[in-house]
Amino acid sequence: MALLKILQYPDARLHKVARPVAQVTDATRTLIKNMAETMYAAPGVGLAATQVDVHEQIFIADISELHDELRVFINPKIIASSGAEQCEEGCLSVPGIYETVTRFEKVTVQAFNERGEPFTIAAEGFLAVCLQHEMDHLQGRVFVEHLSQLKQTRIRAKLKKQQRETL
Ligand code: GNR
Ligand code: NI
Repeated sequence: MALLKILQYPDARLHKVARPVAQVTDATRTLIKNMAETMYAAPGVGLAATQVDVHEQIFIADISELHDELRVFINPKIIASSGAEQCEEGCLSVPGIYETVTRFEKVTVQAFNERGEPFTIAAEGFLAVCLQHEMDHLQGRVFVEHLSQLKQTRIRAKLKKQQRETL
């Protein structure tokens, strides 16, 4: 097991588009284990491979209180969506920033699990928000890109300053 380094915004690698996983292997499962350890340690409710500089379509999520409901998504696709809701979001790659983003209220996602088996999940509420946030990462999109240019500029400046001070 290992803790992985989480890329911090602004970092060009957060904007890479992830490629599909051709085959789920032991290497995929090792990556997922390390991602889970990293996510729980952070702590966070989700983590996309993009955030640990692996540009494959893999993310994990666990919104349970007891951290015992890990969900793994490989090659995820939104096959249905409806409604709209606002949610205050944060991101492990954008520490200390919390902003309201508009998302679909409900999404149905099709993906493969860590055994390479297909599954479909219909999500709403906070889980639906998390799934959309993670799928954005796989497309190279960070949640701040849903905000105004002015806010993005301010957030970039603030994080660069934070990063200088913690070097
Ligand atoms: O830990 C996280 N919390 C969170 C809160 C509101 C909306 C989305 C999230 S995901 C985030 C972890 C993360 O950065 N995943 O990519
Ligand atoms: Ni994030």
